[in-house]
Amino acid sequence: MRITDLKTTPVAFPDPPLRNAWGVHAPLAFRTIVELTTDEGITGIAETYGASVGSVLSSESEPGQGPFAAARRVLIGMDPYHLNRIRILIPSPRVYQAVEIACLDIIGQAVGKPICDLLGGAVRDRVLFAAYLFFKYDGDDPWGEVNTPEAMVREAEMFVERYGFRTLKLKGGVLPPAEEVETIRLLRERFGPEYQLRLDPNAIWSVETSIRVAQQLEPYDLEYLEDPTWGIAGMAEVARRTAIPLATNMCVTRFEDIPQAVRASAVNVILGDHHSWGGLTAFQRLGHVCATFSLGMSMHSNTHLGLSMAAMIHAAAITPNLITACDTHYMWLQEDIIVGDMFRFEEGMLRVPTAPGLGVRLDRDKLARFHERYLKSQERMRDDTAAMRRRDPNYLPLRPRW
Ligand code: GKR
Ligand code: MG
Repeated sequence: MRITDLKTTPVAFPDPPLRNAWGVHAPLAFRTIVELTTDEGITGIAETYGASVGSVLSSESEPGQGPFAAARRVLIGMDPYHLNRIRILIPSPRVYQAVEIACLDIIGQAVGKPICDLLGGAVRDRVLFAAYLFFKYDGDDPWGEVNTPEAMVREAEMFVERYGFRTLKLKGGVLPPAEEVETIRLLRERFGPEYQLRLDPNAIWSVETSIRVAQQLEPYDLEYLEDPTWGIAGMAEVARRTAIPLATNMCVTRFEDIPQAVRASAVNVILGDHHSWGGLTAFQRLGHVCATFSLGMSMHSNTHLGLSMAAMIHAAAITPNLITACDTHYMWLQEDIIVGDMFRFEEGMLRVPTAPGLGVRLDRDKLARFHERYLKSQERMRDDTAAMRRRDPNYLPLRPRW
């Protein structure tokens, strides 16, 4: 079998005004759909970043330019089974991951097996996810405004009632730390010890603030505190002064970061993400490394659609030591581009797809509509700070802010 073409389709879709340490999500989120065709008539699909902050895809809108155009030149004529060669030829993990998933989707369809079976098989049939709680402004969405600790408890109740989540992750770094501690206090009061609580202020606190806030959080039995402060040295300093386990998707983002983080005892848990670490095989490899160093493993997420959702479920299913709930933004999504129903959480879990390949297919009409929305949009990339400055022209994304 030979790859005959690679096509990327940028798409845009509505995103609620979710607040974070950089600002707020803009009304539209962006992703890129990748399709690989073969001479045997099988098409493999994957989803990757839009031209978002930190993405490598920003020059993709220029025809013939950008990393996917370069990848296309490498891939045409190659065998989708030859992933080790392809990985060497496409050194960017963010580009390779989409190519890997599209190739695995092709292989899965060719042999009639789901992707997880191509990578050693699933160790679980259902994957546990966390409710991703965000402070938010009122928007064109069913959730309303959530800007106080009390309103956050109501948001959490709604997600728990609807989808049965047992892990609640609060996106912090938005309200002053005392109000976020109060939010955790109220969540713990409302949700008993069988619920796991996490807080992630995205490194917006100084080391001193992080130590003080961590000590205030100690009575509430957090599963972990994620990225309270910036960098491996800062995290190590905080780790020395709190009993709460620290997790990160900010100071350990590549395999090269792991030795220093381990030497400094900076973190207890690493949140992997197949989109940025280099695909499902890299995610699985990260699982092995975490197990070797007795680090916990969790999964990071960013706003995404159902192709990424399917890949995230496969990634979790093939990683035995991923025993905590994974992050996803999917519960905030109102419409997907996959054929048939959207993924639906039951008891806070999603079923591992069993259909061949990725297990989901693209709804062509929706893809066209989502692409049209992208073409009509004035924006091309995610910029949470710009979106916040449209609401408040004086807003400055200070780091640290507290
Ligand atoms: O979607 O606002 C968001 C999150 O804050 C996202 O940008 C982070 O990358 O979810 C992520 C995290 O865990 O840090
Ligand atoms: Mg995080």
